[in-house]
Amino acid sequence: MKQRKAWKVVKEAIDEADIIIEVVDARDPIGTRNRKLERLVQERGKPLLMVMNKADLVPKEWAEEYKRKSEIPVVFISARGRKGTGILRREIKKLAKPLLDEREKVKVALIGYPNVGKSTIINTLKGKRAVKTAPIPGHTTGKHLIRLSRKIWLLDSPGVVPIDDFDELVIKGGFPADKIDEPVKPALRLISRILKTRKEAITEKFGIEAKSEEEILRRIGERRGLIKAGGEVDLEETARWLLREWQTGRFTLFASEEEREREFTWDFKEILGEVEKELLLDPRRILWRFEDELWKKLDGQKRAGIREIEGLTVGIATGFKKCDSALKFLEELTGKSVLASECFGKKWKGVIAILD
Ligand SMILES: Nc1nc2c(ncn2[C@@H]2O[C@H](COP(=O)(O)OP(=O)(O)OP(=O)(O)O)[C@@H](O)[C@H]2O)c(=O)[nH]1
Ligand SMILES: [Mg+2]
Repeated sequence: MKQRKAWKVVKEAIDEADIIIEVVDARDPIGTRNRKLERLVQERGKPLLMVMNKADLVPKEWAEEYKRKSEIPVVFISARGRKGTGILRREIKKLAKPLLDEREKVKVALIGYPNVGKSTIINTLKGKRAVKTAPIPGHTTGKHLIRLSRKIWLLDSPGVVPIDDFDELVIKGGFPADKIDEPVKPALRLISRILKTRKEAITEKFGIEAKSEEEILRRIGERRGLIKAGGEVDLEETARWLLREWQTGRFTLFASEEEREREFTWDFKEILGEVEKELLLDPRRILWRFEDELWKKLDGQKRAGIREIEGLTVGIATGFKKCDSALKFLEELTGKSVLASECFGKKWKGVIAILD
């Protein structure tokens, strides 16, 4: 849907409604806030409530901090996870109460960026699928009126963006990743944003540490096996894939509980440097040569290091209870399979592996 048309529909929704709810993405509340819309609402003197949605994708403290700073009342919810919707319902009732002294019914419009979850919130409040939702931005096109109770009605509206900056639009989920002709530029912008906000997220998700945005994108493509006929990484496909992961919430800045379980620190830079210099591509020889140093790294802390040497990958991991889990960990980290390995340790175990 064209943005111009969407804006027209949203303005109508604001005029028609008595109460306005601005929905923002909890992962990027500042970026998905729409000041232009807020001004429109305030000019009309209508009550405005902000809902930070997708709470399941960020830690609670993150949102609490934002909530404290906000000058507009904020409710923090996960529409998909059905969390906080009771509070939202109560807030809506509270705002509606004084208005209902004067009239029979009130209309509450949900407005905001594309893909922030406006339609999902309506469905969750209603308790059934009243309006269509989609992981693709720009899904809702018209105004839809849904009855929440006899007195309270909800108004769904299309997502609107105030900016002309296309890359920014894509990062904020305002344009579907699959439809972008030139996805590399917005993907690099996204990576740069992540590096500024929380660069550990890149290591946690992809197991790579790289300096430049381009290098990170290329290595993600390598990991995903997105290779062109000539053997080069398909940067466009990688960029689309990354943007899709971001837009659909599969990639977030904060690791999930399960991912945190797998947390580790990078180590063994020096040992791997020696291994590379001496071309020690045999786990047993590596253990023979560095046994003392490696035993010192055996404690409850998970450590890992990988190095690509002569087309193979040498991996070392310590701090595991079982050698098998350490090997599996290295396979997940590198996306490759173990060719040969050597296990060492007593209570805490470590492994040296060659992977391909
Ligand atoms: N993780 C997570 N995803 C959510 C949540 N709420 C909605 N989504 C997902 O976000 C995507 C967009 O949801 P919609 O409700 O269609 O978003 P919208 O704001 O109506 O989007 P437009 O109609 O395009 O403006 C869907 O894939 C939803 O499943 C949430 O609380 N957590
Ligand atoms: Mg919608």
